[in-house]
Amino acid sequence: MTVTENPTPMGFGRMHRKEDARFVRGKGNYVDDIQLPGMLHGSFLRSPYAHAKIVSIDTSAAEALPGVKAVITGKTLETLNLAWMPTLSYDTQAVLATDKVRFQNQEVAFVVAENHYIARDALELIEVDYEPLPVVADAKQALAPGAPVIRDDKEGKTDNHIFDWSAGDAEKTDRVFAESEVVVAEEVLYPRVHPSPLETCGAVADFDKVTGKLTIYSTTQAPHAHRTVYALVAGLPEHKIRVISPDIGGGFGGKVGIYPGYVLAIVGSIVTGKPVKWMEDRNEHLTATAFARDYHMRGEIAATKDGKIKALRVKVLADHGAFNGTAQPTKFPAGFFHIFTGSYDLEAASCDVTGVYTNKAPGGVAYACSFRITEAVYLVERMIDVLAFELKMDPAELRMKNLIKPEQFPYTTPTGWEYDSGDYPKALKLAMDMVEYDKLRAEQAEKLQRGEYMGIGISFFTEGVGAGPRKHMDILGLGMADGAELRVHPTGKAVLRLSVQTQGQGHETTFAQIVAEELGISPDDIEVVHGDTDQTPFGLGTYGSRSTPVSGAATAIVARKVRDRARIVASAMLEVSPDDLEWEKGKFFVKGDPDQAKTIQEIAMAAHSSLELPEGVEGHLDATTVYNPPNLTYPFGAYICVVDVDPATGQVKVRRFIAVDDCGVRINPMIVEGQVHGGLADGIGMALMQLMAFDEDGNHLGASLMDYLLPTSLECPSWELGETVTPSPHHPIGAKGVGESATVGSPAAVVNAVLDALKPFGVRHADMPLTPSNVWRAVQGRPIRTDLAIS
Ligand code: MCN
Ligand code: CUN
Repeated sequence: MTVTENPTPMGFGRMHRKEDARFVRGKGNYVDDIQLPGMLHGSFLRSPYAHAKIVSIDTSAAEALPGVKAVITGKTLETLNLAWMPTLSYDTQAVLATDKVRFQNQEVAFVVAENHYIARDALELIEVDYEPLPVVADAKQALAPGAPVIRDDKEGKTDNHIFDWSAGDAEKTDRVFAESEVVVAEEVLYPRVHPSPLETCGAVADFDKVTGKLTIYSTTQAPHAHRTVYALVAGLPEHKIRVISPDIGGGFGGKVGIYPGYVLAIVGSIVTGKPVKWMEDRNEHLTATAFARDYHMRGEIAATKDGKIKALRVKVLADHGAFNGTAQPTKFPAGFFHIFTGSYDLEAASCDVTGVYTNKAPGGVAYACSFRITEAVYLVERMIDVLAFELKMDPAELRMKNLIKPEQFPYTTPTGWEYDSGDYPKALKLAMDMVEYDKLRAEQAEKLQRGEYMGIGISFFTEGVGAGPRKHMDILGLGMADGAELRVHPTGKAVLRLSVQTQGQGHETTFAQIVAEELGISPDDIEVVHGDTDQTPFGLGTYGSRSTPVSGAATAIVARKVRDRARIVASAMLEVSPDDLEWEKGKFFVKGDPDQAKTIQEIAMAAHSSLELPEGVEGHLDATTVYNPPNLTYPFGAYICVVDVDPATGQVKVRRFIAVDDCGVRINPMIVEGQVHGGLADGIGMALMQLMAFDEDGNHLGASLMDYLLPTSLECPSWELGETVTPSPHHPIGAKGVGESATVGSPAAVVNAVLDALKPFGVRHADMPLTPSNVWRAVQGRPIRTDLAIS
């Protein structure tokens, strides 16, 4: 076997991922790999009903089963004041149901036993007497008069309403609409989907009664945020709680929130005095842990006859499930949805969002979403195509006509976002050149003559990532500044400690590359430590593609601080003034005399030696920083999807997919491309295959990966990627985040392509997922439409 040499650039550039050496050898250490001495196993009894009163729970038979160590119910938790926990969206969530169950598969009891099998057997022995209640399985029903009240635990609550929230200038928007030549409206559903990482959620909790220290290994994207929540809930100081997020097998947003399982592992460990592991199976993960979207949107677009878009007006009904557990640390109840004007220069825009409770699993947002930008981009990109349909204009031409122009940056949108930088027409032009757009349109027309239906779909997106500026962000009162610590050892090797936590994005490589770029130390000589609150500085974790925008900036700054210290040490070594030194990656040399130089490794050794340093300069070579981002970064991209649709079977074949992404300066282009590949596959999954469906009794219809489909290589074409580079002006290395870009941008391209193919049938819109049966129905003029209450 030949092993390809792993190129190690001294900074930015393509380089194999450092972490892969352990992953491909099976040496990863995931939560389920953790075995502690005497460890017990916990499992949940879950509700078969979506809405039912709990009359009684009898745990005696389960408790009597040999090997069972504890059976915990909501009543047990009530005595500890732990039956309810706070969510990240200022709501409460039942840890175990006490009064009633509010969604199917809600957690009702927790058995702790010697092993997983005994725990599962014991669940069968618990007897629960339920009294079924009428179910609200649909967002519209939730607001109907007389609808059963789901959250009657909240004092005085008489309906299922969570919030009403508006953004933009409604008066001005209405005025622009009234004066416009063309107005089109469409009802667009972004269905409920699920992030579905390979690794489900789990935790191992270990409470040490002697020291009073609680250690929790858990599948979390945000170890410090979780620790703060545990500290607040338990009334323990943070240093008595250690949250370790070991290797994580994908998160995609689903591992931001805190789930009852984490809390029960902790309670189980406190009650039994032993470490307790809880690990979900796939069915539990799909039905009870997180979900995304469920946005029922109505968009209206106002324009001139020749296609100049004037305004957008949007109404949304947002289904949040039984508890508002949205992993959405923003100051706005609808997250960043009000970025919905997308990449276009409009005069006015306004939105109204109403959030409701339903008898479905709680959560919301998470799934490479940038806190609702996914829904916002999908809506505006669908509306542009609807307008193109009505105006009989080419959708690429309509976009070109309305994109924000490069000279307009920094650009303030009608709803108050300040986009930092961009050249949108350039990205769209590049995508069109790559796909040979005019030639494709000619091919499409020619095919149609032969009765073949091909479609070309375009989407253009602007993302806002890097949570974030204090004016936008808030998680339980905490701001979004993240720390970084860098220590260069005497031998010139370094360790970087970060608050963010990778779930597969390659942080151990890219963050080492940032230090390498700044200090000229090889990335192979830089260890990135993360995912352990005892070993890393405070910060709020990885989501909203914030690691590069926030901790990437912190890393560059902390490395520059070290470099400044190195300059002083070098000046003492070379006996010149620091101002007489010049930096060249990896060394300082005397201006005009490059032979008089000291490498960073020599400087590191000297910094730890008996070298006399100037007054007030401490030795060693290390630094810390806290980075508080002044703004989000705004990556963008132009995507074009080409499909062939068989109207007789409804089968869609994605033939080509061109993705031009601009995430500013790329640290590791190979990793960026990998992020984009993954997101594009997500887009195909959501556009064509995925739906978290429920029947009217609230029964889950997609509880396994046989029903809830994940795209495979068979559904994905060979991706064709392009790039433009517009650095972020406020980021120290000009980088913008990219982790969610393709998931945000791609569904609209796929849907627009399918609907473009169906245009000859007069189809203007059909909702995701465009499964064969839904496409077939659309061709027959009977598209499945969600019956929306809003107007
Ligand atoms: N990167 C780069 N140059 C840039 C931007 C990013 O080289 N200009 C690199 C980064 O340094 C990092 C990766 O690309 O190694 C992604 O960076 P970033 O955009 O900062 O996103 P985060 O690291 O904060 O990751 C979070 C983001 C989110 S929110 C979801 S959801 C998602 C995603 O990443 N979940 C993922 N991508 C995922 N990829 C994997 N494999 N697994 C997940 O769970
Ligand atoms: Cu929205 S999913 Mo990612 O922010 O963890």
